[in-house]
Amino acid sequence: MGILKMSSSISLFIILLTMEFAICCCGKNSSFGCIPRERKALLKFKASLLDISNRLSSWDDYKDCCVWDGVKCDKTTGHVIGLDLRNSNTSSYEMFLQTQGNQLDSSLLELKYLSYLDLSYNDFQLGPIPSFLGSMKQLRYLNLSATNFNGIVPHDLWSNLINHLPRNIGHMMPLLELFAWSQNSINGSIPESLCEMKALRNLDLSNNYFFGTIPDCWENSQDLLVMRLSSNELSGIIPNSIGGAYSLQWLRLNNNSLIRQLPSSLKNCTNLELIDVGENKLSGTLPRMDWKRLA
Ligand SMILES: *[C@@H]1O[C@H](CO)[C@@H](O)[C@H](O)[C@H]1NC(C)=O
Ligand SMILES: *[C@@H]1O[C@H](CO)[C@@H](O)[C@H](O)[C@H]1NC(C)=O
Ligand SMILES: *[C@@H]1O[C@H](CO)[C@@H](O)[C@H](O)[C@H]1NC(C)=O
Ligand SMILES: *[C@@H]1O[C@H](CO)[C@@H](O)[C@H](O)[C@H]1NC(C)=O
Ligand SMILES: *[C@@H]1O[C@H](CO)[C@@H](O)[C@H](O)[C@H]1NC(C)=O
Ligand SMILES: CC(=O)N[C@H]1CO[C@H](CO)[C@@H](O)[C@@H]1O
Repeated sequence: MGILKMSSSISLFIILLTMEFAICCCGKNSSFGCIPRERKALLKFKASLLDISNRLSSWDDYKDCCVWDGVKCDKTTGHVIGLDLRNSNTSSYEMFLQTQGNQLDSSLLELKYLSYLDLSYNDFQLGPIPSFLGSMKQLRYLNLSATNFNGIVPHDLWSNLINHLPRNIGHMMPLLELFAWSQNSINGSIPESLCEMKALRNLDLSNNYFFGTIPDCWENSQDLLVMRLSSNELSGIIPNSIGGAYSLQWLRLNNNSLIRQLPSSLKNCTNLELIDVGENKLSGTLPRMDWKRLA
């Protein structure tokens, strides 16, 4: 009798234990959301940074990395899909996240479902452009503006690069809708493969040291709304294929060394609200278009 009682209480104990385990497990994938491997990667990324203003203080307090500041997860799968570490206080150097070494940590590669990455206005210490970015094929939004990269890509890793943006960047990140890499010191030519980013709507490479010509490959860029290439060292003509980007609303090419006149194909871009081609060496007549619409 005694033995029976004991064994039933043991099995009750086991049942309770199993139940608790089940609750715990479900919790991990529903209410806790965060995938352990991705949490670990984020912590590794944090550890690689100098965080003077304690911006990432919430990173660790909770098991669920999905509630950490700047982290966004998919509600059903729990995977990290967005990382927004944009520094909104650009007046204060103290607010910047800084790299401790001179290379952005590749732990972000663990975030296989990351589609939104904004690290703008942080200080990556004139380090090289991190080559691992080229493996983030799933990115749709990438803003690395004013991040103090100096444009040197390690040659052994991105061997087929032309100058300093990899020549095949369009194939590396084919889904990009927004590509902003302004206000850095990137030096080199603008890769033609940018035109292969079929979903590209917003391109900002202004305020760098890009030289050479604007690639002539925009025939199929119907989705492009904004193109900013201002304040570089671009020369040559504005290519005629720009007329293929007929949805363009903003075109900023000012402060370069562009020559000759605006291409006549530009009159195809009937949605233009702003065009700035000042501070160049342009000449000749403006193409006939409805300039009254322009600001
Ligand atoms: C930005 O940082 C400076 C210096 O730390 C501070 O005085 C200012 O209030 C901050 N601005 C905002 C909008 O947070
Ligand atoms: C990229 O980030 C910078 C700085 O936060 C911001 O000013 C800019 O508007 C962003 N670029 C685009 C194209 O959204
Ligand atoms: C850009 O790179 C070229 C060749 O590598 C070099 O001669 C030039 O000084 C660089 N320009 C800037 C502004 O860094
Ligand atoms: C024009 O570009 C140069 C660098 O190429 C920069 O130093 C200068 O401030 C820019 N000027 C304007 C008016 O933006
Ligand atoms: C002008 O736009 C049309 C679509 O509206 C496009 O089919 C055509 O190729 C464009 N022409 C040029 C010269 O880019
Ligand atoms: C932590 C964990 O197991 N996460 C899983 C939750 O469920 C989604 C979708 O079934 C998986 O993709 C995650 O790996």
